[in-house]
Amino acid sequence: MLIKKRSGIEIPSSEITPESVYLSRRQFMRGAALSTAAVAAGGLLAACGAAEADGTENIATGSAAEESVVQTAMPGSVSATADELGDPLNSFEEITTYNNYYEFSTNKEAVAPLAKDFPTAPWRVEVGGLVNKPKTFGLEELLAFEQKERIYRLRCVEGWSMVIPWLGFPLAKLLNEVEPTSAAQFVRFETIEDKENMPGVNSPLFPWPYVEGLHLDEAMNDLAILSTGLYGKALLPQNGAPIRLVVPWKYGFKSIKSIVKIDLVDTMPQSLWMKAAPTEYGFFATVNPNVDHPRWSQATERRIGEFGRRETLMFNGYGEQVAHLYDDPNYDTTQGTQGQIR
Ligand SMILES: Nc1nc2c(c(=O)[nH]1)N[C@H]1C(S)=C(S)[C@@H](COP(=O)(O)O)O[C@H]1N2
Ligand SMILES: [Mo]
Repeated sequence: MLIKKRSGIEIPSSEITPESVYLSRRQFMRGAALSTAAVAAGGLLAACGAAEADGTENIATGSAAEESVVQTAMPGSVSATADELGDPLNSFEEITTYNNYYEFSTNKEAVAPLAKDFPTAPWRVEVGGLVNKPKTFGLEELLAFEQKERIYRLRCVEGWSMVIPWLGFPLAKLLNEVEPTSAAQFVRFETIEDKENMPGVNSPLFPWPYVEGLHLDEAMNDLAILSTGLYGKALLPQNGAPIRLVVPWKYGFKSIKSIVKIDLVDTMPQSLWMKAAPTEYGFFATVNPNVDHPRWSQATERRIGEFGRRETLMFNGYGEQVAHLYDDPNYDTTQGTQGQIR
């Protein structure tokens, strides 16, 4: 994992466009750059589609050391060309044209063109439930959290992966601001359901809106971030603009896009994928090469841009930071995607 502090990310309030003013995608991008940087087939859903057919540590790896790696970079650029395992970043082109975003299309290449004009401003994220201080955050308030670069591997449950330089901030920072009560045990996230601008949500095959969840302990882990950008630029709609979750030690479907609602709850949320295909996509869904998906192996993956396949790493290579979360003997890691608290 890389955590790098970037300069120029703090946005002076004078630069912030009032939320009430509608901005076109292009205007928003310019503003951001200036200021910050299944198909049902015989009952089987092709979840996130179907399966597709070590390096030197070049960067500090301890968390204290990571926090102290401070570099500056101009918006639009990145501060490193590889992740902490030495794996090169995927290109901006790859990251923004090969996407899973079923609200637009189940065809990865069709998502970007369909999402091109998706309105992402104004935007609000309503945070509530079991909290002392419920709050609705406007985009400018979300961008006011210090945005840092995090270079993470993203491993899709379908068996492909990428290395992506996100910009964002720890989810814990937002959660601490609303003060979860002692009754809160899980966090439930919801994506916007915009029937007018998202052709896919008219599909009756999925129980919209897209919902995901984390256990509160997972949500408070420093690796879990809310991302507002990548490659030093504001997120494009196909990647979940204006704000999405990134949970790098779990299969990609947990990293829910274009969030409008976050609730602290006391029972395990039912995600869209748990409802759509309960035998295939469990709640925890930690990356585990030893546990096959019911329809394909999870032992290897295809890194986009590479030939051949590489081995999938336990917890997607983030075990040092997150394995302790699952020490609880009640957590059954042998279940992989289906991993669950018994
Ligand atoms: N709302 C929403 N979030 C979503 C999805 C989706 O279809 N809808 N797809 C998920 C899946 S399966 C993956 S692999 C990642 C892909 O993120 P990327 O397109 O930014 O690489 O987004 C996840 N988040
Ligand atoms: Mo995925």
